Amino acid sequence: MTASNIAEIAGPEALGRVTFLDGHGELPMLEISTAWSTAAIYLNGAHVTHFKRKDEPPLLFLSQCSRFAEGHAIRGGIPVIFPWFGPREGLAQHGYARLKSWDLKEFAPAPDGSVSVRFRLPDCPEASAFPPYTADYVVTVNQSLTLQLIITNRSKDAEFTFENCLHTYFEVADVTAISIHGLKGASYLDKVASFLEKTETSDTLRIASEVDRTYQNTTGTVEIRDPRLGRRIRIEKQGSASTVVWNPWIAKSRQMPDFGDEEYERMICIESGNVGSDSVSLPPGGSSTLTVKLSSETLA
Ligand code: TA6
Repeated sequence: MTASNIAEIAGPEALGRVTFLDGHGELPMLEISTAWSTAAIYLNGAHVTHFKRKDEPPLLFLSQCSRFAEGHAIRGGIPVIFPWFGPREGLAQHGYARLKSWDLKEFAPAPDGSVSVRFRLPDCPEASAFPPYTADYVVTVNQSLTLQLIITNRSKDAEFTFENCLHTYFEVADVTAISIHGLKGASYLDKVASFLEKTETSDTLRIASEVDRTYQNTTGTVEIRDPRLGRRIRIEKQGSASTVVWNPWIAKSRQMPDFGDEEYERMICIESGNVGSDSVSLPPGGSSTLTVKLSSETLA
């Protein structure tokens, strides 16, 4: 699918709201402009790479070293993780959804000036390992950014069990100066400590080394306070029981070819999904929606 035939699908109402172009690596993408904000989404992975309110710095971090090539994940923005999270023997880490070119199915500008775009993951050889399903992804852009990953089990007799996660990279001025709130009391698996199970005792989480934690049974809102940018970011969610907090810090940053050695200083991943013991099992015909709303305001 190229930028021009994307434009045919969106139709005349897209004029002025969305531009279809070939972005980095000549990958087809769309740029969305609303009264309040701008956004950018690549068909590769249905990957939101940019969201910026007109009165603020970008909300999402995008690595200056990211690859932009079919079949490769983009480093930063919001990787769509499905149908598994983490490594899997002989297969791509974090599933294949972020590696595929998604089809643009619908472009829906709303009377209030919001713009919603719906993508669908096309069939692929890897999907044959699972019951038949559909995976739709709806991105809604206005003063905030709302993401909905909708999975439907199309099997007549088989249960479909999967993991999902919106692996969001947030832009911060200095990761050592931010605080993360809303996880106090939750148990988590600490990947940095061989997945030891621990309990979060603080409501003010700070980053001063590599952090890679999967908080289970966390359905509430998480907040990032960034005093250097004077910004509070709220991550509200429905249909998500897991929250992953990740910063690669120095050593891991140096090991990632598509990530700058110092870029860990300007990003934090707060990821919302259902992973590990929170994985989703859908009965035949069942459907589940992972909804994440990202908003920001001035930090008083
Ligand atoms: O979500 C945290 C994590 O699982 C880390 O362990 C790290 O691997 C990160 O995802 C990035 O993974 P990726 O496959 O995108 O390099």
